[in-house]
Amino acid sequence: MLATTTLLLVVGLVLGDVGHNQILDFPGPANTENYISYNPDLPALTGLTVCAWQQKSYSDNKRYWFSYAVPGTDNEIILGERETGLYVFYLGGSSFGANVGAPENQWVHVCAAWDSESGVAVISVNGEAAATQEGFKQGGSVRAGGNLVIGQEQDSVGGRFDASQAFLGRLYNINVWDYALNSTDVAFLYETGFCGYGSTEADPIISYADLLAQDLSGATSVIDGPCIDLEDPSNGQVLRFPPQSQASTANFLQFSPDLGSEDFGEFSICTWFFKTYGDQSRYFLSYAVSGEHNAIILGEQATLGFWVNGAKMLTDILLEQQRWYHLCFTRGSDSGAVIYVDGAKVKEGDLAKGGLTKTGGVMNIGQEQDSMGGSYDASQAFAGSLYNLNMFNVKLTDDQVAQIYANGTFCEMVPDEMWESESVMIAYKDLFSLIPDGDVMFDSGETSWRHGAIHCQGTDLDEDAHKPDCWQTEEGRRYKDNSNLGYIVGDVDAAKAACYAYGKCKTLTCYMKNGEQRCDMLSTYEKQKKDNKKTSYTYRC
Ligand SMILES: *[C@@H]1O[C@H](CO)[C@@H](O)[C@H](O)[C@H]1NC(C)=O
Ligand SMILES: CC(=O)N[C@H]1CO[C@H](CO)[C@@H](O)[C@@H]1O
Repeated sequence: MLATTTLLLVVGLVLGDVGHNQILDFPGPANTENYISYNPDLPALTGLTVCAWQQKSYSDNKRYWFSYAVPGTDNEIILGERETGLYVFYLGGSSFGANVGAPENQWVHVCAAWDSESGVAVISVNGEAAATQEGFKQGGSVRAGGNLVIGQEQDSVGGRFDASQAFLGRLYNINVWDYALNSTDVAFLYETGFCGYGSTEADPIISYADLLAQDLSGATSVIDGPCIDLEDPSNGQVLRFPPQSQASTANFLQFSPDLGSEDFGEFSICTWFFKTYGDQSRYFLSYAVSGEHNAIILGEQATLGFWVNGAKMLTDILLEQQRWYHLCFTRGSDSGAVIYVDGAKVKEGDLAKGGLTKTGGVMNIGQEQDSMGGSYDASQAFAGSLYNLNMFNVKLTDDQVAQIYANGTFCEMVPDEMWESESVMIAYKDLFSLIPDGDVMFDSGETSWRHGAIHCQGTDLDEDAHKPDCWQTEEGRRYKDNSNLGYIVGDVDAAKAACYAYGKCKTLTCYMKNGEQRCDMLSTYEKQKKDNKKTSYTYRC
């Protein structure tokens, strides 16, 4: 049986943790009033690590968020930004920096670690070392009994703050350990994500709960974060990628899944799928291992297909734009592979017969990897939305696939018995606990719904898209727009639903061409012209 350790760690630790989803907010304008200040009773330290998620809301430079001062050295420990994008780590007055180029309003995971004996200090960003300094305060120690300030930089113990150096933005899950975490620990803390609590072997010497228990000065406050429901925070959260016109190699969700310790022959991947591209070949999932970048690929190469260890199996189905499908891909190394669309089998056959899938690879949702963890191609990048994507460590049967599809109307997750039998390898909530790159987002409610998500509170896209007050129908008019979003072939009702689901579509111009009903989707209805041949439907909801 393959391990589901990632899931258990994330879920197990989330429950009951004080401070989960409680974010510290340091609002502007810059001042010296917003901070947490106290004496944490630290002993002398010969090693330490400070980690936190941070989201800055300033565009100038030189702002610090962590400051530990002892009599005689106000720069005993300082973390922050000294020049734009340069994250610095001060220890006993010495410092070094990592050029990070951190953008405004984006969550970044930052750790600073130091070990006195080796003299090695590392600044890590999003799980990876960004700068390493050797001979840093080697043999030294951090002095005991100082005062810790979050949100300001102390120029004397507990005071002399400078508004121009005050932190502006948000901080989350700040922890301090009394030893240097290694690269594995740091990567794990990042990979368990913003919403999950990754733990370390030894507890922190200052925990986030300790900080939240202190007085919050000035306008500092605790606000709710994006991790809504601890029971299943991913419920109703659609993973949205930009449409074809904005598809690029910058948009993806990439991670190193824990698929157990042994290479495996059986697996299945199921997901809800909604595409916003009209060209032919795009892929929504790729798993690359050392020596085989096509270990698993799912997507379309003119038609819907499934790739394992470089071999492919293509259906004769080209999925339509602007509608949700439920897709399942199942495989056994000897029993062959099957592709299902909306619970029904559409293709089966041998696929890399006898071959096993290696563990230890890199999974990318949204890009096709041509090398492990990279070499993406914008023309193959996914455009659309995914929801409830799960990977199983068994080859699901026809009945099980039908059950996931039929029972799992859009708003349900995986049936309970599949959790109980531990057959979920990667759960959608694991993906939700990661932070996507680029313009990819997890989104619920109105916006995501317009991008195709079905309301999980009972309202029906179809119904809303056809409300008469959504549409003002004008005959004999045509709208000209440079940003044509593409066209839909089919009846006007289907086109209206598609236009409605697509946040940017404002106008439909429908007409007959070569015996087909065609509707152009336009992003504006600014420039209208008379048109004797075409009927346009103007979307004004
Ligand atoms: C990192 O430290 C943990 C214990 O804290 C240990 O289990 C792991 O093997 C270490 N990793 C490396 C690469 O040293
Ligand atoms: C809870 C529930 O609705 N379960 C049903 C899921 O689908 C299978 C087969 O389609 C039914 O047998 C279950 O009763």
